[in-house]
Amino acid sequence: KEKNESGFIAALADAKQSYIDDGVLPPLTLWQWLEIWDRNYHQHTALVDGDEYLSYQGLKESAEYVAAGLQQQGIGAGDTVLVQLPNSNHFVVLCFALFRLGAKPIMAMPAHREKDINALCQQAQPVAYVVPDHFLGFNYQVLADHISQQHPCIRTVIIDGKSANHLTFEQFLHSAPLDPDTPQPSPTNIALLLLSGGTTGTPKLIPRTHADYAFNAIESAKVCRMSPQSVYLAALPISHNFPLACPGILGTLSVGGKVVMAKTAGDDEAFSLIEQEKVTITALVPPLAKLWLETKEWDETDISSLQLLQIGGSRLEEKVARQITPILGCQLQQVFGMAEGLLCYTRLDDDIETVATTQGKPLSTADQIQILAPDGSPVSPGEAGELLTKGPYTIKGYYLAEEHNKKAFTQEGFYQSGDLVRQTANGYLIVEGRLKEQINRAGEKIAIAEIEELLVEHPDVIDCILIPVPDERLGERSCAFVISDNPAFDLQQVQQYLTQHGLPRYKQPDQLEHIAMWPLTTVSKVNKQALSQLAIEND
Ligand code: J2J
Repeated sequence: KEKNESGFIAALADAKQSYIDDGVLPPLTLWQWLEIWDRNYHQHTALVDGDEYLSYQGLKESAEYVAAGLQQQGIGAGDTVLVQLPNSNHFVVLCFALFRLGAKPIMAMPAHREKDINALCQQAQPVAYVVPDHFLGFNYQVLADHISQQHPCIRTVIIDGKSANHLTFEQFLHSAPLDPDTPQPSPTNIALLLLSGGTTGTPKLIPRTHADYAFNAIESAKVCRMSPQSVYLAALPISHNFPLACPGILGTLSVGGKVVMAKTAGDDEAFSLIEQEKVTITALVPPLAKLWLETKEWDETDISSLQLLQIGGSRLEEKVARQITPILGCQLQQVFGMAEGLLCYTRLDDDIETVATTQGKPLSTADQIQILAPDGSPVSPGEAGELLTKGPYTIKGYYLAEEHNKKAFTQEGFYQSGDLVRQTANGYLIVEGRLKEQINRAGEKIAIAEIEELLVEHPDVIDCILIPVPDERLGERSCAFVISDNPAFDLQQVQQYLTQHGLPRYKQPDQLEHIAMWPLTTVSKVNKQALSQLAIEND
């Protein structure tokens, strides 16, 4: 593994170095950027979390203390640390502490449960695991104990909150000062590992380097015209690329703005934070945007400070897009992004037609895109095909996944997104659909293979197919069709079974249908369109 890893890391560094040499990527680490931001905006408020306000100076100093504490635990350059925290100032402090040391946070989501966490441990061998004590009714200490027993690589469990038997995050904030001679990573080193929705049974890790991730955030902040007056509401879970760096938290910090942490993205919490903190910009997935629209019709909270609402992660209906400005009183920006890299944004000067009907154009002129027909040839202009991309901030391979990478990337290093897109005459992309075996449930991606593989193991299931079904609330819901001898086998049992197997709620089917045999197409494949129709009729 170590040999593979060093080869992989060297190739990645070479690829990023060439963008540095070409003057596209600035040669700085995320820690060096924080030092610059601290010099420029020292006493300005950087982060707000409930009644806890942290200045740029406070953020940098706290991160140094935490880095020192981590170092005392033997955590250092090259190590991975599994981070599973809700939105909080501590999350950001911890990330910068790790960036300082050259250790890599693995960005797990609070929603993840044992199966994903296990897989991440197997793949990345984290030396530490950081969790809250409780969040939304779930006890993470129990999970952390269970996981650390199975994975001896985890030497330290850190609890953000109260704990009788583990170190707490609070203790790290009170460490002895960091030795200033502690070596720093290089800008071309991996800064963090994001999670990919993927199409296979195990999550794939996305290695983003310091230089490319900083570029991602800083350039995004420019496109969104952010300034020291910007106030960003972190409403989506910040382990996601979108609220973390598009422009998100890092982009806001790059301009001296203020980040406000929300624990959940629901309108009840978000609206009052917008009113209180005079939020100017935030990011949502389409189902949440719909919820906000519905609420605003009767809610009297003053959200007039909001200037820009970014929406991305899954398809935004044109009808909904056109309601944003009239109802919420802010500008809309469509975002078609991926944790693997490429980001497309509609621009702030675009006319309403463009904003309502396209998913934007690439962030950088250095982004390369290809749109290919099934035979691998480029489509004619305006035709739909698979989107492939390569560029300064797009990965050329998942972390330690050599076999999978042969399928997911071309020889020239283009990422095969599995998205079906077409390009307008002025270079904007429209997402038409997708080729990958995935369900996009309210922006969270579900690998169909992972769920099917588990379901066919159930004693009552002879065969099973999982499909996305259009859904008013979620955009897409997941429906499991089963061939089973037990007519009493129901959705509740399916959900219980998957919970026992360590699956988070969002990956579990929303609907279950029994079927006697598969409907077939003329070429004898399972007719998934017919299944989708059945699922809609039976709802
Ligand atoms: C349709 N499908 C979309 C859109 C993403 C910003 C915004 C989103 C993500 C994200 C992100 C879509 N319309 N507007 O990381 O920084 C689907 C595509 C894409 C996949 C990537 C960001 N925006 N998608 O969603 O890594 O299928 O990133 O390939 O989670 O989401 O998923 P993910």
